[in-house]
Amino acid sequence: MRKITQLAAVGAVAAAPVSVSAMDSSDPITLATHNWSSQIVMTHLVAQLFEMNGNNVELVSTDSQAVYESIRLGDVTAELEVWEGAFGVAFNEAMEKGGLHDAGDHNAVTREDWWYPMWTKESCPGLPSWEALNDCASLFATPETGDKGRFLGGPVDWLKHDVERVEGLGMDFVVVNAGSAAALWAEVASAEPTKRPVVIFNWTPNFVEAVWPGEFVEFPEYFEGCKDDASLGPNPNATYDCGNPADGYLKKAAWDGMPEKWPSAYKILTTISFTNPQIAEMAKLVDVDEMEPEDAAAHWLEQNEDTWRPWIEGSS
Ligand code: TMO
Repeated sequence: MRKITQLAAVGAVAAAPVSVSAMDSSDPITLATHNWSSQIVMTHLVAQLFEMNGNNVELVSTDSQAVYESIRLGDVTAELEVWEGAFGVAFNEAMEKGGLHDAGDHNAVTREDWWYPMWTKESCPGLPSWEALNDCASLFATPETGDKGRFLGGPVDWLKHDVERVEGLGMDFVVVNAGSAAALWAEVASAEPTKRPVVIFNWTPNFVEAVWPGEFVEFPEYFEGCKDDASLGPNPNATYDCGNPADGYLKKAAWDGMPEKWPSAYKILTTISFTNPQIAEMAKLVDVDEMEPEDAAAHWLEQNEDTWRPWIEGSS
């Protein structure tokens, strides 16, 4: 997985501009990229659509939690992938403070949680139950984790509260955070030849489902209040004693000033909606096919003109 570490002008677009909206400000629309592939590709792709619409666009790499504060303040204009499990709390907090709003859902259902490649089940047949996983904890032990099992979580800015969950449910696991998404995939790839049991953080839609069959661990089902009311859930003294939503949303978020400053681009933003297979494909172009994100975005646009053409026509 590649990281964008600088302000980058968006790459050349394949198609000619449809229309330049006279109404939109010529100031650049700022879009944030983060540290997982579908989001980076989708952001490049939408940047290229905005450019076709005649807008100026800049991309900036930011922390995936802090971005909601940046949007609220207008430093970032929009976010393309608000995952309920990882960012629902930060998104709601920023909305309550004011300055940012919900710019609509993608036609996608998301899940982010502990996950294992299917071969893991051969040595721990009670899976996907979390209790069965816990009974098998020693199978996942490493020198780093002693007697306890090793769970490889995502980068810390995804803020999954795995440590709280392990404590709240009394699990014999140690949470180790990967430095990057690529480190998660490397863990699975290195376990594959010997079918070593591994449990990592993963999500869907993602390229992983096409490469390694696997399953999410079934934790106590997510419910409203699990993340902030300790008295609820199986442990009356702990928050996060539940799984992430199994049918989470995927939203777009926008700065409140966007509709007035870039009305035409804003209309495109609210119209855009990607599906699970489309998002998985965006990740695959980078993580499997090893394309650069901007090339992956241009490639996707070339292959899917029927999808996006209606979004930009009639935008001005
Ligand atoms: C936010 N993520 C899709 C990496 O879980």
